[in-house]
Amino acid sequence: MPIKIVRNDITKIKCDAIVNAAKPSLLGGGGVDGAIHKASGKRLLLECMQLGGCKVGQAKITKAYKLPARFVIHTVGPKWEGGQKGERELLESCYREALRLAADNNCESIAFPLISSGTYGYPKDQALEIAVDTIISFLVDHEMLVYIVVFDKSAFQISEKLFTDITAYIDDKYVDTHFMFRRSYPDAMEESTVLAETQLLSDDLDAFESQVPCQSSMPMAPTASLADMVNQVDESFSQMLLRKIEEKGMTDSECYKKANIDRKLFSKIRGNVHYRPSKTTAIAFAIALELSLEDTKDMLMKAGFALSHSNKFDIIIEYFITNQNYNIFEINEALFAFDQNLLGI
Ligand code: AR6
Repeated sequence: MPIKIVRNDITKIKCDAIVNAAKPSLLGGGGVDGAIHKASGKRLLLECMQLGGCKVGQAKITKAYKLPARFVIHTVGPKWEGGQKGERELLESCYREALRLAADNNCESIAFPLISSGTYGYPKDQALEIAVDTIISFLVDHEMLVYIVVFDKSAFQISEKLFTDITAYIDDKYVDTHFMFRRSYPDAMEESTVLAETQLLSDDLDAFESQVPCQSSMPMAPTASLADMVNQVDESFSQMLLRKIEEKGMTDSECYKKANIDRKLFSKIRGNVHYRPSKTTAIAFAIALELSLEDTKDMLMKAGFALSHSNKFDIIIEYFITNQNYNIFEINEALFAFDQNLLGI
């Protein structure tokens, strides 16, 4: 199941367990700890008092009381002391232990704040990377929906270089588009027109094929490739997805996990040849399959979408595909930084 990055107050998230970045006494404090205790009420503190504290890198579970979750999992992150004091291992252990407790308590969903990245001073980009890496490892053999809850945008930083590169790419493409339209498209062609034309082409080919009698004197190869073409044009999104999974030698679960899509949604798509995914779902699969830009556009077209140069989201996707960077979590981090919708679920 996938990772979902959301910007919110963790006390508002409805899921089975929320994680608290606590202190060793477990008796409340500032930051996310203070917010959780305040929203949950005094009974949370009373239960915490029975737990006898918690070591750094470990986790303990309580009920969630007034919160819209079933459990609060309290974990104590390491204080940042320059990075040479085992901070990384301890922070990884916080995520692992919290996830293990959630699994032991049959949780299907869990929400994490960026542990240690506030009062404890862990550099935010590293804290985020550790969170994502550790959660991905856990999800390889567990089914759970995992939220990473980012409170304020400054807590969520992609590298300066990536940000600058993407900004430059966006600027370039915007200029390109405006220039191209002035030069070659006096009447801007709408996406729907393009789709309608494709449909026409497919209908025409159907009609053409049914009218041409099969003659033995006709060369076979062109007919076969025409049939292939027709089949490809008529192929639905779901059929293309399954074909590509096979061609790439992937298993279904490798594909939907890499796409950050949950198993139930994948089963729906697999079971319904005419399934119409959202644009973000369609792109997530194109990324998981590491499709070229052309194939991505083709796959999107089958779902009724296109990539255009008139919005940032599309240009950012194009940036990653042309740079052959198919890491969906990095793409989502960039989309998040540019205030765009995220891929996958
Ligand atoms: N929802 C989601 N994230 C939040 C919220 C919220 N309501 N409030 C803060 N954050 P911190 P730490 C983010 O300081 O660094 C406490 O006093 C915040 O922006 O809460 O692990 C404890 O008692 C930051 O990115 O936890 C400990 O003594 C992240 O949560 C100590 O602080 C973690 O910030 C723990 O420090």
